[in-house]
Amino acid sequence: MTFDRKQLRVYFIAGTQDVKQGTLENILEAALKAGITMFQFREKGPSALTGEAKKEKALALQRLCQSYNVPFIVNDDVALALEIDADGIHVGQDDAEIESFYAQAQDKIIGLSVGNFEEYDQSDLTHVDYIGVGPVYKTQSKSDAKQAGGIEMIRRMRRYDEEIPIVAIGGITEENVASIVNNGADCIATISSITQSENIENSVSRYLQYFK
Ligand code: TZP
Ligand code: MG
Repeated sequence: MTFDRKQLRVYFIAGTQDVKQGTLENILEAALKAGITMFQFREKGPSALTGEAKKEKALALQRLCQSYNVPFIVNDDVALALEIDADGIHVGQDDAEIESFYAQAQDKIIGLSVGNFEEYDQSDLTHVDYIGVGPVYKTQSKSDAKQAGGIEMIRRMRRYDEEIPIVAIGGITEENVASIVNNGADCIATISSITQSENIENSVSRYLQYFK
């Protein structure tokens, strides 16, 4: 699947650690039905699946994404992404992982997390399709999250690099999405506002309205 900037609108991210009720498969399917445009499998923390169990989970989620024609991105695990032929990877500040992935898969999506301008400046964006910028607001979903940059960070990043697709992340809700989009984000990425939504269809539909 080649990268199209339009796929960046409503980007759902989750791993099994984010599921409080139900299963990740059911949550993802509801989100896909509602119209999410990208999915990232992000398995993190002490309860994270590893090895064969992680691979099986990834394959099940990938199949769901494929049936909705939505890109399936693997967080931080280049070997797994290549093994299951995922549509791309998302990595933290790690140029070596990008190089290694790109060397083996030129036509796939590569996302890079950028927490601030210092990280932007020190990143090689040659093979990077989008940057994940955040946390914009305080988040409960990432234990080692940096200081929240607020809407200012999105606004300034948009001016700093007018071209690169910006995915805003961290504490995004239906209440703050408008200002994020108005300040130049191409996409919003969210974990808890979907995994903990009481009505996934409504939540995703409301997000999608901002990208028409
Ligand atoms: N990177 C920066 S904030 C964050 C990640 C993975 C977590 C976002 O989760 P939530 O629940 O949407 O705040
Ligand atoms: Mg990494």
